[in-house]
Amino acid sequence: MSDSAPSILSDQASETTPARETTITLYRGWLDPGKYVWSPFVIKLETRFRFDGLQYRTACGSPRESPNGKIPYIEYRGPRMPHDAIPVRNEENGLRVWRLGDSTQITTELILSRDCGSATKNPVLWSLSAPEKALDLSLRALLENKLCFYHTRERWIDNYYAMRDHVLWNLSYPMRVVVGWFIYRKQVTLLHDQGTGRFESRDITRFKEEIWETISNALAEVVNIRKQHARASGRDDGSGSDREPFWFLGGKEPTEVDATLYGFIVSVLICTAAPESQSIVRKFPVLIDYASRIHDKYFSEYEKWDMPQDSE
Ligand SMILES: N[C@@H](CCC(=O)N[C@@H](CS)C(=O)NCC(=O)O)C(=O)O
Repeated sequence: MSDSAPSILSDQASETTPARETTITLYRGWLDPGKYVWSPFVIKLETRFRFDGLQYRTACGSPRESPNGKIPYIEYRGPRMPHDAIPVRNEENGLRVWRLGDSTQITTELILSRDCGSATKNPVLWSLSAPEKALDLSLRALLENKLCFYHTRERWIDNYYAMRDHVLWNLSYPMRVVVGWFIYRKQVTLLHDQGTGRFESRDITRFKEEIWETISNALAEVVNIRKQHARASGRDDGSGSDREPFWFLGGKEPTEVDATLYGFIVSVLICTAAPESQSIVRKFPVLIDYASRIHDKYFSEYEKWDMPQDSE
């Protein structure tokens, strides 16, 4: 993965992009240039792109335009794709345009399969031990396929009005009321069928606390080991001046789970429809420290979350 943050093309900058150049447009659901958006999956994908030094421009888009009906999705414009998908259009200049959905699928197609033809041969993943790979995959699943539903419940059920007005920002008030009601009904059904909707609120709170505390403890251990190594090699002068990120698996480079974990932490910190999760996450300084370091290195031009209780 690339060591430094790429320069990100803004919407304005894209107008000067040479016609024959490969471009990636990331549709985030909101325009909000220079800001994170509330979707953890969008932040995950942006983070993954930046870890890799991949340039992209951002645009709003809509789930209706997305290949899988969800945000994020991308448009990739170039001479060819690593896989054999059918392009959505051909351009006169010989370039073709593909549209891809799902943050993991996009990562697999654009990054993991790029240099080696197959995601399973990716050098960083390849260098991990089998238990590390399992841990990386498991934590991603915990966040993307379990915690995600607790977040949906907190946002769409417990803090409905804040969520509705943010997500449906582009609709008139009467339309927001109608569309919001349909989304609400859909989420209630989804959460019931999935199981999250059948628990008491206090159970969901406990589940969220357990997840964040477990992750916090794991990161605290990484920090301790890092400090021990720094002391042993005489690199730690006690000034705390080292602001380099550290990674969930404790290695020198981020792995896939770091993009997901960062996406979920930041999504909680910036979302005003997630007060409970926000207070849980803020109870664990190591989570904030982990995210702050990644922000400072890879997203320095983005507006940062409020840091009233940060221990820095
Ligand atoms: N597995 C997808 C999940 C994306 C996702 O759930 N996006 C949400 C926003 S955070 C969405 O678009 N929801 C709209 C819907 O489900 O209709 C990914 O990794 O991209």
